[in-house]
Amino acid sequence: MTFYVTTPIYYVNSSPHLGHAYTTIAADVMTRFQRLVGTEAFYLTGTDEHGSKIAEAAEAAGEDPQAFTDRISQRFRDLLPLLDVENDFFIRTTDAPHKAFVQQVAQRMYDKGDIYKDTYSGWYCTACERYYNDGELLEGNACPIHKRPVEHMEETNWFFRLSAYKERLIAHFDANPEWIVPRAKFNEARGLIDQLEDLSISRSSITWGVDVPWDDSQVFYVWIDALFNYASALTYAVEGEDLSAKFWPPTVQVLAKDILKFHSVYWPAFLMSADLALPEQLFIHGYLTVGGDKMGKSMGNALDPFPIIEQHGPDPLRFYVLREVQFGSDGAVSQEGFERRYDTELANDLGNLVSRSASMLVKYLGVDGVAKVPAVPADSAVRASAEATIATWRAQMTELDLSGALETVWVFVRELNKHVEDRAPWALAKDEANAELLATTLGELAEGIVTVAHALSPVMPSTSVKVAAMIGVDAGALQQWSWGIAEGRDVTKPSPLFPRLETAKA
Ligand code: ME8
Repeated sequence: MTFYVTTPIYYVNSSPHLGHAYTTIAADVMTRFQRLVGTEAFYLTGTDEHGSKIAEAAEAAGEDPQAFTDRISQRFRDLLPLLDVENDFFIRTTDAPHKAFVQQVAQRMYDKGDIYKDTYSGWYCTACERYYNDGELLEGNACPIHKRPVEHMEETNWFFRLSAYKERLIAHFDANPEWIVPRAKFNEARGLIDQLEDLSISRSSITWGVDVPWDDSQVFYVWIDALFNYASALTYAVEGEDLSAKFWPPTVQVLAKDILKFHSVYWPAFLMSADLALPEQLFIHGYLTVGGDKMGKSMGNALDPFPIIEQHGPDPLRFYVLREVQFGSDGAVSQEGFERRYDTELANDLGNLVSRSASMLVKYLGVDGVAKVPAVPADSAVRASAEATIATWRAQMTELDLSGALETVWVFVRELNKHVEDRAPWALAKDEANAELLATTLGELAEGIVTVAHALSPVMPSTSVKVAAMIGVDAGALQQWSWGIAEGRDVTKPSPLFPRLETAKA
């Protein structure tokens, strides 16, 4: 079994913002989890570089489109290591092998009779790169997403016979009720199939795109070019090797609902026409919102991930977005919200748990500043709880309930903190008669902390390695969880994990 996950390829009309980082982080967390449980995984992300929106942005910047896309695409690539994302390939739709792939697939669809010439007129939103019907527009002929006036366009283009795939699409939805999650998005997508019209897939008005091989007066519409990135990438990600047989089709494609229609209707129909297998699942997450609106570059309300990472490293941000916003629903994010979670959950709940547990181990059991983690009796209630935590966490991660899995870990973190308060090791230490209970308690805390480090590792990779190291457990040992990993390890005085922001500001 293999795991192939994709993010949308992001438009390079302006720099990445937190919304892009969100999808990229979520897909990385899925990939890291799969690798942790031993599945061979491939993670693809990249940039979408053709179309009128990009051509216009390049023109506004006074740059040649290729130079412009090179520059902005680099910003997206720069963000990946800063976010601690382990993608296997970064695709750009301006890559020559990608363009050749799109032409080859489209030629196949054309030869099959699925592509024909026609004239079309309608309302076009450049920011969305799509036509709208009258009924879909807001007052004043405004785009429902960007709230800006759309343009009336009329063009003779090549059309894809989307309507011919209606029955097959319906059959696919009926046979695969889990192919789009959450359920509400499945239903929304299923509803879109009822009003299928053929789709214009080329443009004569622009030149910045992949040439239509049988008509040099036209370039492909950005979406047919863009969607096939998921397939083309596997053919050239590794030089001299075609990974398609190993990884196609995608196990899960992660995206937000802004592009649901393209992925749930156009994409499967294109694949059917091209005789390629369909993705197993689309996961549609919600929007990060600011003041009730979708965060976005054209909305002018986007949070910049770069300074947050510069100040705190990637882990607090990775944690924050998945913890603050239920994965699959919309949710508000803000700098203040980030700082609140950082202080209450990272500095207080997790940071204190680790630092006071390690300090007490050294203080009460240490010899020359080094303590050995004591063994814990088999009937420990903390052990039972750790095992239940891992089982629930694993099931939730498998189901892509990333926020639910974090909550499961956090319930356990709080339980461990409560265990400290209930057992009060500082009181036990005052009486030699309690020595065994003191050792058991400290052993339970150490094993519990390693359990937390294991379960947090997909979300906070370097934090979890640091946390485990404070209990004397190295990164290799952390890969396979079992109760008892900590036993006999050397613990020394801890160093601070998350300096409190309040203190930093004071
Ligand atoms: O649509 N909240 O590119 P794009 C959550 N090039 N996710 C967000 C977000 C927000 N506020 N803002 C952006 C495109 N995203 C096309 C895709 S794929 C073949 C072509 C994330 O730059 C989310 O994943 O507009 C959303 O679907 C994607 O960025 C849109 O990125």
